[in-house]
Amino acid sequence: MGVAQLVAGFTIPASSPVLAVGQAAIDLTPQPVKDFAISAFGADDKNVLLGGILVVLAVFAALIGTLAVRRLRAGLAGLGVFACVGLAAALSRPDANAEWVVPTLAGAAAGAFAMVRLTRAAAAMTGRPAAPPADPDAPAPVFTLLPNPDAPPPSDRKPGGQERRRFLVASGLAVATTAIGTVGGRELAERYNVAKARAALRFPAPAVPAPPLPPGADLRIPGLSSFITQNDKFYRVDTALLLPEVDPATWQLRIHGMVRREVRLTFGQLLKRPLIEDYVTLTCVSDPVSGPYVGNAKWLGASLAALIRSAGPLAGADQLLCTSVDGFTCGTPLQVVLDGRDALLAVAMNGTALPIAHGFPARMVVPGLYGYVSATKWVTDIEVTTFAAASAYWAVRGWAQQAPIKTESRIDVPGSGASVPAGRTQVAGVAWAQHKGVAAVEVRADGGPWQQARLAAVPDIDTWRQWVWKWDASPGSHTLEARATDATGYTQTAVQDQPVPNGASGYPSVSVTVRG
Ligand SMILES: Nc1nc2c(c(=O)[nH]1)N[C@H]1C(S)=C(S)[C@@H](COP(=O)(O)O)O[C@H]1N2
Ligand SMILES: [Mo]
Repeated sequence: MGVAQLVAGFTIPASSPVLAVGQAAIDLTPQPVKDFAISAFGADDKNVLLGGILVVLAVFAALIGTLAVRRLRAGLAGLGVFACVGLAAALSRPDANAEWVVPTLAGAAAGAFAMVRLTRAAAAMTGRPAAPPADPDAPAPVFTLLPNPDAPPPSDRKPGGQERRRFLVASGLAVATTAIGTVGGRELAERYNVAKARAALRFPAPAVPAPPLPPGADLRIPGLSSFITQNDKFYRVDTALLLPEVDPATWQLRIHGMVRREVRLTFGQLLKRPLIEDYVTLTCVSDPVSGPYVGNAKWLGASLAALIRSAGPLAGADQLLCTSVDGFTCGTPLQVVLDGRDALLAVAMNGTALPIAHGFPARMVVPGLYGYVSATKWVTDIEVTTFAAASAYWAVRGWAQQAPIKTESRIDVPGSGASVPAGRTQVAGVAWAQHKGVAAVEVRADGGPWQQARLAAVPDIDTWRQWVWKWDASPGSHTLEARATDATGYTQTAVQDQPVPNGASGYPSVSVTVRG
């Protein structure tokens, strides 16, 4: 694996068998298992997956190593199975070409070499024959790495300290190669890092600046989510094990399909378009009630509607099938993009170039739609098509094809399980109903009457809204619940629903202990 990592580092980092298998696992895992992983491990799901692959690898390696001591050919066959899994995974990647087999093949060759040398050294040490006795009529071995059948039977010799040392040295070399390869491979993969290009980017002033932040948009209550989510605190959800490193110098967006003329856009051309700045709150459809996958940022980008119109969409088209450089697809309703809201091809987030994890150099942001149907990161291709003709990544996996964000609220303070002193206590949180606007938030304790919370100011209807309610807390155990009403008059439903297939619903609730 170390050699494979090293070779991948020199060539294409994503073609490493560990990453390729992990990436294939992400795409092939059945939905219930995926839902379990997201709910059990949250944002750590990728590390858990990679850790799991390494554990399976280690167990399998121990098995075939043990097998190889008895029957080398069986061990090598096991290694072959290993290599085939790696090759199949690498070749299944959407951007794979013939070069993607190289790390796995190099790793398999190194593995076979190590297996032969180590089993020989082990046999010499224990005095057991390294391989079944040679058949004098058998053809010469094709695989030169196999033990030499003409060697004197090892069982004739008495194993001693020298053999033991040889075995330890060989094992040590194998371990060192693994470590150097793994660390070196990671270092080499960094060569592709576009952090420098990102730091060097400068953006023109927006043609349409963001609406001024009204005083009081942020109530600054300890524990309450800040109105603007810092980039390094912003939730991240995507299927990428290895972050795509896209150089703005080579980035291109192609708009094609049901259009009058195909449009191709370079990053330079994108920055020459009039740029719009706006606060928009993103929400992930996997966010459970009270969950963390929602964040608010100030985005800068070109009007997506103007770009699509420049291609001349044909009558009948209703979907933008957007594809990222790593092959993820997202189906965005065309009519929502064109309806006048600030649907953006965004290049900056909170005053800096998009972080690599958030789609550098360009991503989509559409107020009011869950991320999986609107917020394509590292976007490079937009096909104007229909929902009937094409289904995107998550739609194929059982999630709704169209998914407007549900009106929701969250209680941030007091935290669930908190203990607060009796008397006046601030209960505060956020609520969102993107592109409708939050009109009211109500809170209740222990299923009692709903009470109006005070709403913070907001710059426009595309963001979440902070709220606070003063509670007269009496000693004991209590349950607090909240519900939001949007500007269309709709109040968030009490019906509890799982995130699948189109977003969770139900009142957020926290249990608190009030000290006497
Ligand atoms: N290329 C790509 N873009 C993607 C995704 C992805 O897996 N790959 N996930 C989407 C989902 S499900 C969400 S909720 C948002 C999250 O954006 P963020 O990671 O910047 O918060 O990105 C969307 N864009
Ligand atoms: Mo999402």
